[in-house]
Amino acid sequence: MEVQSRSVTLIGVPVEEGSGRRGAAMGPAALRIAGVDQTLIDLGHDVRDEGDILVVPARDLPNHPKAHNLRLIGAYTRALEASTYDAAAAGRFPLILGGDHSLSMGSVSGMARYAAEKGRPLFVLWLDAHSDFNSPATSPSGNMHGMPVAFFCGQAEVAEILPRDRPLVDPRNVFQVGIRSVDPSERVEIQKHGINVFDMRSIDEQGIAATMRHIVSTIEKANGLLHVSLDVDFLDPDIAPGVGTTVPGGATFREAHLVMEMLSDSGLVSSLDLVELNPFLDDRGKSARVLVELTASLFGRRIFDRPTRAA
Ligand code: 4U7
Ligand code: MN
Ligand code: MN
Ligand code: MN
Repeated sequence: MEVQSRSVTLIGVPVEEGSGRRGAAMGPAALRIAGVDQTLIDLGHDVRDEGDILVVPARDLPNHPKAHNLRLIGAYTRALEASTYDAAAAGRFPLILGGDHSLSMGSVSGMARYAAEKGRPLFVLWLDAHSDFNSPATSPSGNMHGMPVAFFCGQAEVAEILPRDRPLVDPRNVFQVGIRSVDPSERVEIQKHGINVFDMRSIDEQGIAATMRHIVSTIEKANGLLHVSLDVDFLDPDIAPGVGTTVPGGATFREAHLVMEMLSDSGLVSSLDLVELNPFLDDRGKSARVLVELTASLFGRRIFDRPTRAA
Protein backbone atom coordinates (compact mmCIF):
# COMPACT_ATOMS: atom_id res chain seq x y z
CA MET A 1 0.00 0.00 0.00
CA GLU A 2 1.23 3.45 -0.94
CA VAL A 3 2.22 5.54 2.09
CA GLN A 4 0.37 8.83 2.23
CA SER A 5 2.83 11.66 2.92
CA ARG A 6 1.77 13.81 5.85
CA SER A 7 2.83 17.06 7.42
CA VAL A 8 3.65 16.31 11.05
CA THR A 9 4.16 18.77 13.90
CA LEU A 10 6.08 17.47 16.92
CA ILE A 11 5.05 19.10 20.20
CA GLY A 12 7.12 18.26 23.28
CA VAL A 13 5.32 18.37 26.63
CA PRO A 14 7.82 17.80 29.47
CA VAL A 15 5.22 17.41 32.19
CA GLU A 16 5.65 14.91 35.04
CA GLU A 17 3.72 16.68 37.80
CA GLY A 18 0.54 14.81 36.85
CA SER A 19 2.13 11.48 37.69
CA GLY A 20 3.25 11.71 41.29
CA ARG A 21 6.86 10.81 40.48
CA ARG A 22 9.80 12.27 38.65
CA GLY A 23 11.19 11.25 35.25
CA ALA A 24 8.47 11.61 32.61
CA ALA A 25 9.64 15.18 31.93
CA MET A 26 12.61 13.57 30.17
CA GLY A 27 10.26 11.73 27.81
CA PRO A 28 10.34 14.23 24.93
CA ALA A 29 14.16 14.27 24.98
CA ALA A 30 14.33 10.47 24.97
CA LEU A 31 11.90 10.21 22.05
CA ARG A 32 13.98 12.70 20.08
CA ILE A 33 17.19 10.83 20.92
CA ALA A 34 15.49 7.62 19.76
CA GLY A 35 15.01 9.38 16.41
CA VAL A 36 11.31 10.08 16.14
CA ASP A 37 11.85 12.99 13.72
CA GLN A 38 14.30 11.26 11.36
CA THR A 39 12.22 8.09 11.37
CA LEU A 40 9.23 10.03 10.03
CA ILE A 41 11.37 11.94 7.54
CA ASP A 42 12.80 8.65 6.23
CA LEU A 43 9.22 7.47 5.65
CA GLY A 44 8.66 10.49 3.41
CA HIS A 45 6.79 12.78 5.79
CA ASP A 46 7.32 16.49 6.29
CA VAL A 47 8.28 17.04 9.95
CA ARG A 48 8.37 20.25 11.93
CA ASP A 49 9.53 20.13 15.56
CA GLU A 50 8.05 22.94 17.65
CA GLY A 51 10.27 22.07 20.60
CA ASP A 52 8.95 21.79 24.14
CA ILE A 53 6.03 23.68 25.62
CA LEU A 54 7.13 25.83 28.53
CA VAL A 55 4.61 27.10 31.06
CA VAL A 56 4.31 28.62 34.51
CA PRO A 57 1.50 27.64 36.89
CA ALA A 58 -1.81 29.39 36.13
CA ARG A 59 -2.44 31.91 38.88
CA ASP A 60 -6.17 32.07 38.30
CA LEU A 61 -6.58 28.39 39.20
CA PRO A 62 -6.87 27.18 42.79
CA ASN A 63 -4.70 24.70 44.58
CA HIS A 64 -6.71 21.56 45.11
CA PRO A 65 -5.96 18.85 47.69
CA LYS A 66 -7.23 16.10 45.38
CA ALA A 67 -5.88 17.37 42.05
CA HIS A 68 -2.16 17.67 42.62
CA ASN A 69 -0.36 20.49 40.81
CA LEU A 70 -3.64 21.70 39.32
CA ARG A 71 -2.26 25.14 38.53
CA LEU A 72 0.66 23.72 36.54
CA ILE A 73 -1.37 20.98 34.84
CA GLY A 74 -4.00 23.59 34.02
CA ALA A 75 -1.35 25.74 32.35
CA TYR A 76 -0.04 22.81 30.30
CA THR A 77 -3.61 21.92 29.33
CA ARG A 78 -4.31 25.41 28.02
CA ALA A 79 -1.03 25.67 26.12
CA LEU A 80 -1.30 22.22 24.54
CA GLU A 81 -4.98 22.66 23.67
CA ALA A 82 -3.97 25.71 21.65
CA SER A 83 -0.87 24.14 20.03
CA THR A 84 -2.75 21.00 19.06
CA TYR A 85 -5.67 22.93 17.63
CA ASP A 86 -3.36 25.28 15.71
CA ALA A 87 -1.39 22.42 14.16
CA ALA A 88 -4.56 20.58 13.11
CA ALA A 89 -6.16 23.76 11.76
CA ALA A 90 -3.01 24.33 9.68
CA GLY A 91 -3.57 20.93 8.07
CA ARG A 92 -0.82 19.24 10.05
CA PHE A 93 -0.78 16.10 12.18
CA PRO A 94 -0.08 16.94 15.85
CA LEU A 95 2.28 14.35 17.34
CA ILE A 96 2.62 14.99 21.06
CA LEU A 97 5.77 13.82 22.81
CA GLY A 98 5.05 13.35 26.53
CA GLY A 99 5.19 13.76 29.34
CA ASP A 100 2.69 12.13 31.63
CA HIS A 101 -0.88 11.36 30.60
CA SER A 102 -2.38 14.52 32.11
CA LEU A 103 -1.30 16.18 28.85
CA SER A 104 -4.17 14.47 27.02
CA MET A 105 -6.52 16.87 28.76
CA GLY A 106 -5.02 19.46 26.41
CA SER A 107 -4.31 17.49 23.25
CA VAL A 108 -7.71 15.82 23.08
CA SER A 109 -9.53 19.05 23.94
CA GLY A 110 -7.67 20.79 21.12
CA MET A 111 -8.69 18.07 18.67
CA ALA A 112 -12.27 18.21 20.00
CA ARG A 113 -12.37 21.92 19.15
CA TYR A 114 -10.95 21.22 15.67
CA ALA A 115 -13.41 18.38 15.02
CA ALA A 116 -16.36 20.46 16.20
CA GLU A 117 -15.38 23.20 13.76
CA LYS A 118 -15.23 20.65 10.94
CA GLY A 119 -18.61 19.26 11.96
CA ARG A 120 -17.14 15.78 12.39
CA PRO A 121 -17.26 13.62 15.52
CA LEU A 122 -13.99 13.03 17.37
CA PHE A 123 -13.20 9.47 18.38
CA VAL A 124 -10.46 8.60 20.85
CA LEU A 125 -8.51 5.34 20.93
CA TRP A 126 -7.09 5.01 24.44
CA LEU A 127 -4.28 2.42 24.52
CA ASP A 128 -3.55 1.99 28.21
CA ALA A 129 -3.52 -0.43 31.14
CA HIS A 130 -5.69 2.11 32.96
CA SER A 131 -8.96 3.79 32.08
CA ASP A 132 -7.88 7.21 33.44
CA PHE A 133 -11.48 8.09 34.27
CA ASN A 134 -10.97 9.42 37.78
CA SER A 135 -12.02 12.88 38.90
CA PRO A 136 -10.65 14.78 41.87
CA ALA A 137 -13.67 13.50 43.78
CA THR A 138 -12.98 9.82 43.04
CA SER A 139 -9.21 9.60 42.59
CA PRO A 140 -7.41 7.41 45.12
CA SER A 141 -4.12 9.21 44.42
CA GLY A 142 -4.97 12.79 43.46
CA ASN A 143 -2.65 12.39 40.44
CA MET A 144 -4.07 14.06 37.37
CA HIS A 145 -2.60 11.53 34.90
CA GLY A 146 -5.44 9.30 36.09
CA MET A 147 -8.09 11.88 35.09
CA PRO A 148 -7.74 12.92 31.42
CA VAL A 149 -10.56 10.80 29.96
CA ALA A 150 -13.04 12.04 32.54
CA PHE A 151 -11.80 15.57 31.85
CA PHE A 152 -12.28 15.61 28.08
CA CYS A 153 -15.66 13.93 28.51
CA GLY A 154 -16.67 16.75 30.87
CA GLN A 155 -16.78 14.57 33.97
CA ALA A 156 -13.89 15.97 36.03
CA GLU A 157 -14.74 19.65 36.43
CA VAL A 158 -12.67 21.17 39.22
CA ALA A 159 -12.02 24.69 38.07
CA GLU A 160 -12.29 26.57 34.82
CA ILE A 161 -9.16 25.20 33.13
CA LEU A 162 -10.73 25.57 29.68
CA PRO A 163 -13.87 27.57 28.77
CA ARG A 164 -17.04 26.00 30.14
CA ASP A 165 -18.58 25.77 26.68
CA ARG A 166 -15.60 23.92 25.17
CA PRO A 167 -16.36 20.98 22.86
CA LEU A 168 -16.32 17.70 24.78
CA VAL A 169 -15.78 14.14 23.61
CA ASP A 170 -18.84 11.89 23.68
CA PRO A 171 -17.86 9.00 26.01
CA ARG A 172 -19.50 6.59 23.55
CA ASN A 173 -16.82 7.67 21.03
CA VAL A 174 -14.02 6.55 23.35
CA PHE A 175 -12.49 3.12 22.74
CA GLN A 176 -10.20 1.83 25.46
CA VAL A 177 -7.95 -1.08 24.56
CA GLY A 178 -5.51 -2.97 26.80
CA ILE A 179 -7.27 -2.13 30.07
CA ARG A 180 -6.31 -4.23 33.09
CA SER A 181 -6.25 -1.89 36.09
CA VAL A 182 -9.47 -0.05 36.95
CA ASP A 183 -10.39 1.57 40.26
CA PRO A 184 -13.80 0.62 41.76
CA SER A 185 -15.35 4.05 41.17
CA GLU A 186 -13.91 4.21 37.64
CA ARG A 187 -15.64 0.94 36.82
CA VAL A 188 -18.99 2.45 37.78
CA GLU A 189 -18.40 5.72 35.92
CA ILE A 190 -17.12 4.11 32.73
CA GLN A 191 -20.15 1.88 32.47
CA LYS A 192 -22.51 4.69 33.35
CA HIS A 193 -21.13 6.90 30.56
CA GLY A 194 -20.89 4.20 27.90
CA ILE A 195 -17.14 4.14 27.30
CA ASN A 196 -16.24 1.21 25.01
CA VAL A 197 -13.79 -0.96 26.93
CA PHE A 198 -11.78 -3.79 25.39
CA ASP A 199 -9.92 -5.15 28.38
CA MET A 200 -7.07 -7.66 28.12
CA ARG A 201 -9.47 -10.54 28.55
CA SER A 202 -11.50 -9.39 25.58
CA ILE A 203 -8.31 -9.05 23.51
CA ASP A 204 -7.24 -12.54 24.57
CA GLU A 205 -10.62 -13.93 23.55
CA GLN A 206 -11.44 -11.93 20.39
CA GLY A 207 -7.92 -11.16 19.21
CA ILE A 208 -6.53 -7.71 18.55
CA ALA A 209 -7.29 -7.81 14.80
CA ALA A 210 -11.04 -8.34 15.24
CA THR A 211 -11.08 -5.67 17.93
CA MET A 212 -9.39 -3.15 15.64
CA ARG A 213 -11.60 -4.02 12.67
CA HIS A 214 -14.64 -3.29 14.80
CA ILE A 215 -13.25 0.04 16.00
CA VAL A 216 -12.10 1.17 12.56
CA SER A 217 -15.40 0.33 10.89
CA THR A 218 -17.38 2.17 13.58
CA ILE A 219 -15.34 5.32 13.04
CA GLU A 220 -15.50 5.01 9.24
CA LYS A 221 -19.29 4.78 9.33
CA ALA A 222 -19.47 7.97 11.41
CA ASN A 223 -16.96 9.84 9.20
CA GLY A 224 -15.03 10.56 12.39
CA LEU A 225 -11.61 11.90 13.18
CA LEU A 226 -9.47 9.70 15.41
CA HIS A 227 -7.08 10.76 18.14
CA VAL A 228 -4.80 7.96 19.41
CA SER A 229 -3.36 8.17 22.91
CA LEU A 230 -0.62 5.62 23.60
CA ASP A 231 0.37 5.13 27.25
CA VAL A 232 3.60 3.12 27.58
CA ASP A 233 1.91 0.85 30.12
CA PHE A 234 -0.43 -0.41 27.37
CA LEU A 235 2.59 -2.54 26.46
CA ASP A 236 3.79 -5.46 28.48
CA PRO A 237 6.53 -4.39 30.94
CA ASP A 238 8.88 -6.95 29.32
CA ILE A 239 9.02 -4.91 26.12
CA ALA A 240 8.54 -1.47 27.69
CA PRO A 241 9.81 -1.18 31.26
CA GLY A 242 10.27 2.60 31.14
CA VAL A 243 7.06 3.66 32.85
CA GLY A 244 6.08 4.45 36.43
CA THR A 245 2.93 2.35 36.51
CA THR A 246 3.81 -1.05 35.04
CA VAL A 247 1.01 -3.61 35.07
CA PRO A 248 1.81 -7.20 34.06
CA GLY A 249 0.00 -8.85 31.17
CA GLY A 250 0.07 -6.04 28.63
CA ALA A 251 0.04 -5.97 24.86
CA THR A 252 2.82 -7.85 23.10
CA PHE A 253 5.20 -6.34 20.56
CA ARG A 254 3.27 -7.94 17.72
CA GLU A 255 -0.17 -6.96 19.02
CA ALA A 256 0.93 -3.36 19.41
CA HIS A 257 2.41 -3.27 15.91
CA LEU A 258 -0.72 -4.76 14.42
CA VAL A 259 -2.79 -2.03 16.09
CA MET A 260 -0.59 0.60 14.48
CA GLU A 261 -0.48 -1.09 11.07
CA MET A 262 -4.26 -1.45 10.94
CA LEU A 263 -4.67 2.18 12.00
CA SER A 264 -2.23 3.19 9.30
CA ASP A 265 -4.17 1.27 6.66
CA SER A 266 -7.40 2.92 7.84
CA GLY A 267 -6.11 6.44 7.17
CA LEU A 268 -8.36 7.66 10.00
CA VAL A 269 -5.81 8.88 12.52
CA SER A 270 -5.49 12.64 12.83
CA SER A 271 -3.35 13.03 15.98
CA LEU A 272 -1.26 11.00 18.41
CA ASP A 273 0.02 11.23 22.00
CA LEU A 274 3.06 9.24 23.12
CA VAL A 275 2.85 9.42 26.90
CA GLU A 276 4.13 8.19 30.25
CA LEU A 277 7.62 7.29 29.01
CA ASN A 278 9.94 7.56 32.02
CA PRO A 279 13.53 7.38 30.75
CA PHE A 280 14.83 7.23 34.33
CA LEU A 281 13.16 3.82 34.69
CA ASP A 282 13.94 2.58 31.18
CA ASP A 283 16.43 -0.09 30.17
CA ARG A 284 19.00 1.52 27.85
CA GLY A 285 16.41 3.34 25.74
CA LYS A 286 14.40 0.21 25.04
CA SER A 287 10.95 1.69 25.68
CA ALA A 288 11.72 4.92 23.82
CA ARG A 289 12.79 2.85 20.81
CA VAL A 290 9.63 0.74 20.91
CA LEU A 291 7.51 3.88 20.91
CA VAL A 292 9.37 5.22 17.89
CA GLU A 293 8.96 1.90 16.06
CA LEU A 294 5.24 1.88 16.80
CA THR A 295 5.00 5.44 15.52
CA ALA A 296 6.78 4.34 12.35
CA SER A 297 4.18 1.60 11.84
CA LEU A 298 1.38 4.13 12.29
CA PHE A 299 3.05 6.32 9.67
CA GLY A 300 3.35 3.61 7.08
CA ARG A 301 6.35 1.43 7.86
CA ARG A 302 5.65 -2.26 7.48
CA ILE A 303 7.82 -4.44 9.70
CA PHE A 304 6.17 -7.78 9.22
CA ASP A 305 5.56 -9.13 5.75
CA ARG A 306 2.01 -10.32 5.64
CA PRO A 307 1.06 -13.02 3.15
CA THR A 308 -1.95 -11.91 1.14
CA ARG A 309 -4.94 -13.43 2.82
CA ALA A 310 -8.54 -13.83 1.79
CA ALA A 311 -10.62 -10.82 2.77
B1 4U7 B 1 -1.89 6.40 33.76
C1 4U7 B 1 -4.71 5.25 39.35
F1 4U7 B 1 -5.21 4.68 41.55
N1 4U7 B 1 -5.96 4.81 38.80
O1 4U7 B 1 -5.87 7.33 39.45
C2 4U7 B 1 -4.85 6.72 39.79
F2 4U7 B 1 -4.36 3.15 40.32
O2 4U7 B 1 -1.80 7.59 32.90
C3 4U7 B 1 -3.58 5.06 38.39
O3 4U7 B 1 -2.78 5.48 33.02
C4 4U7 B 1 -3.59 6.03 37.24
O4 4U7 B 1 -0.60 5.78 33.88
C5 4U7 B 1 -2.58 5.70 36.15
O5 4U7 B 1 -3.92 7.21 40.41
C6 4U7 B 1 -2.49 6.82 35.18
C7 4U7 B 1 -4.38 4.42 40.58
MN1 MN C 1 -2.72 6.59 31.10
MN1 MN D 1 -1.61 3.78 32.31
MN1 MN E 1 1.45 5.73 34.18
